[in-house]
Amino acid sequence: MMISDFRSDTVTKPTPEMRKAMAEAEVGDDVIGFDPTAQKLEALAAATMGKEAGLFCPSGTMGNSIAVKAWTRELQEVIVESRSHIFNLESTHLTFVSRVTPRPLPSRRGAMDPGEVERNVRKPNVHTPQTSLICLENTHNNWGGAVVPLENFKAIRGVADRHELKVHLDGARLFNASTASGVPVMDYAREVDSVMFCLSKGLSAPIGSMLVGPAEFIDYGRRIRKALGGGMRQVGVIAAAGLLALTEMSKRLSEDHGRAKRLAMAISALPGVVLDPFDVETNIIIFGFDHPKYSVFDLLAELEKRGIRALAAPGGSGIRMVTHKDVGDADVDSAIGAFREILA
Ligand code: TLP
Repeated sequence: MMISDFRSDTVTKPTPEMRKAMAEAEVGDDVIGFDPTAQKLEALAAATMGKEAGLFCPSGTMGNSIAVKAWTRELQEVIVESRSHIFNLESTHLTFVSRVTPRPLPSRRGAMDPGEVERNVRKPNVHTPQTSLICLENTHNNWGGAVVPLENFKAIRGVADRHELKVHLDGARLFNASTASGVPVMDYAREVDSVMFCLSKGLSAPIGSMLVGPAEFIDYGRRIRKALGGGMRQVGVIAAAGLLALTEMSKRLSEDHGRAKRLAMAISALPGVVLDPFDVETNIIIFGFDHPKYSVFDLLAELEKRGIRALAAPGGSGIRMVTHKDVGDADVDSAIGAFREILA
């Protein structure tokens, strides 16, 4: 049976070109000194985002943890969007690693209201923590891959400047946002102090995320990475795949977006599926599911029987499906067929 894996774009396998580059990568000890391939990737990542320096991290979660740790101190507070990955799905590193208080704010499809952000900035006071950082996310995973508009970045930058706050962007899927909106990644990056973006999701590298920002922040971040156990020796073996992820794989994401839209259009017409296909802007589909016969978990099991893998959306009342390099048109056809067979 053909298996079509829509659980996440993290399931993407490295391309044959990546495997070859990995085998041939020039390497060195990146903890004692530097690994030349990792160094090349860090410089390219920084240049791509228009920042001074870059740091290769083993995961997006570590990149975000390092950023929050580097930008904050204890007794401080960080403004986060209430459905954000950093707040909900990163094993509480805000409190565990950085010992700061998260202040979650609601949003419209991932875009927090700048006025509300400003009203929630807290000045130091003997009773309250001091706001020091705002975290953004683009695309917004848990809002179904929504693209947060550049104007919203600019307005939030304005708030940050008025109150001397830093802004960090969880840009795990920033290339998806850029592909969908036509706004260059550098334009989003210009409005924030640091960016984390993932090579291991739609860009298909096996492992790795980049943190970019000012040189001094990255130097300090390198020490935090070591303290968290993220110093990696001959890391060029994986950085080599990351270079191809960044230079080649960032160009093909519109294919994934087209397939997500086609899948969304087809399933939104079926009984039980609660989805406006026009909300699907990139490669993530999150839909509500309310059916007299099947629960979310029944539907997932029925899909699995037909070779279609998906995941329950956070909260469990819906389903998430993600398109990526390793699901093609035939996989989308097969998913549509399975949905129709189960629900029509
Ligand atoms: N997201 C994963 C899961 O953790 C949910 C996925 O399958 O989508 N920021 C965002 C917006 C993310 O979506 C993720 C991973 C991360 C950060 C963390 O990256 P990793 O998994 O590399 O730590």
